[in-house]
Amino acid sequence: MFDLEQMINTLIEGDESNLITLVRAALDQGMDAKRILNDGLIAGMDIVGAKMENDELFIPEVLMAAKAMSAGVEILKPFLSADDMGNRGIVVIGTVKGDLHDIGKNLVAMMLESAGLEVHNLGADVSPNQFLEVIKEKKAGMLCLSALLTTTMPMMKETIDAVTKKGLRKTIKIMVGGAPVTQNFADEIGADGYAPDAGSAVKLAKELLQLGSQKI
Ligand code: B1M
Repeated sequence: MFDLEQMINTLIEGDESNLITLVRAALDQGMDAKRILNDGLIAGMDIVGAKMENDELFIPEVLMAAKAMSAGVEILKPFLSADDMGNRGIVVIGTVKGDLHDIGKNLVAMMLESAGLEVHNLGADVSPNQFLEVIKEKKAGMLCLSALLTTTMPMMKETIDAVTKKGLRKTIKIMVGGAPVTQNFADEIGADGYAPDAGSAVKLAKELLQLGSQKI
C-alpha cells in the first residue's frame, strides 16, 4: 500500500519534485485521486498551516509547500471529477486600492486554494468597484481584503461600505488581514473576521463559510 505519510512529509518539506514523483507513484499504484488529495496533500497543508501559526514554519517554507501542493494538485486534476474538486466556497481576494503589497495576500490565496476553495485573485491596487464586479460575476461567498500600509487601511472600510451599498453584504463573508490590521480594526469596519497569517486565514475562512469538514 502506498505510504501517504511520506507524501505528507514531502509536502511539509516543500520538496516539489519529490512530491510530484510521489503523487504520480500513488496514481500508478491505483490509489484514488480524491484520497491522495484529501489524505495526502490537504492533510499535509493543514499541518503546514498549523506549524505556521505556531511559528514552527516561516514564510519561505510555507511558500515552497504551497508551490509543491499546487504542482501536486495539477497532476491530480485530470483524475478528479468536478464534484471531487468541490465548490467549497467561492472567494474573491485582493489588496485594496492604493496598496501594491501582494506577497502575503498571494500566500493567503494559495493556501485558500490549497484548502479546496475556488479563489479569484484580483491582484493588488484593487478598487471597490473592481471587487464588486467580480463578486457579482462569480457569485462569491467570501471577500478577502489585504492591506500592508496604515494609509490604505481605510480603503478596506470603503470597500466594505461599497459592498453594503450594493446590497451584497448579507450574502458575503468578509475577512481582512495584513501586517497593520488588527482584530479591533476589523470589528470597527464591520468585517466578519481578521486573520493574522495565512494559516489562520484558512481556518477562519472554513469557519466563516461553515465548511466544517477538512475534506473536500
Ligand atoms: Co513596502 N512597506 N512600501 N514595499 N514593504 C512595508 C509594509 C513597511 C512596513 C516597511 C517599513 O517601513 N518598515 C511600510 C509600511 C509602513 C506603514 O504603513 N505602517 C512600507 C512602505 C512605507 C512602503 C512604501 C510607501 C515605500 C515608499 O515608496 N516610500 C511603498 C508603498 C507602495 C504602495 O503600496 N503604494 C512600498 C513599496 C513596497 C515594494 C513595492 C517595494 C514591496 C512590495 C512588493 C510586493 O508585495 N509585490 C514592499 C515590501 C516587500 C515591503 C516589506 C519589506 C515586506 C512586505 C511583505 O511582503 N512581507 C514590508 C516590511 C515588512 O513587512 N517587514 C513593507 C511578507 C509577507 C508574507 O507578509 O504581507 O505581512 P505580509 O502577509 C502576511 C500577513 O500580514 C497575513 O498573512 C501573510 C502571511 O502570513 N496577511 C493576511 C496578509 N494579507 C492577509 C489577508 C488576510 C489574512 C491574512 O485575509 C484577507
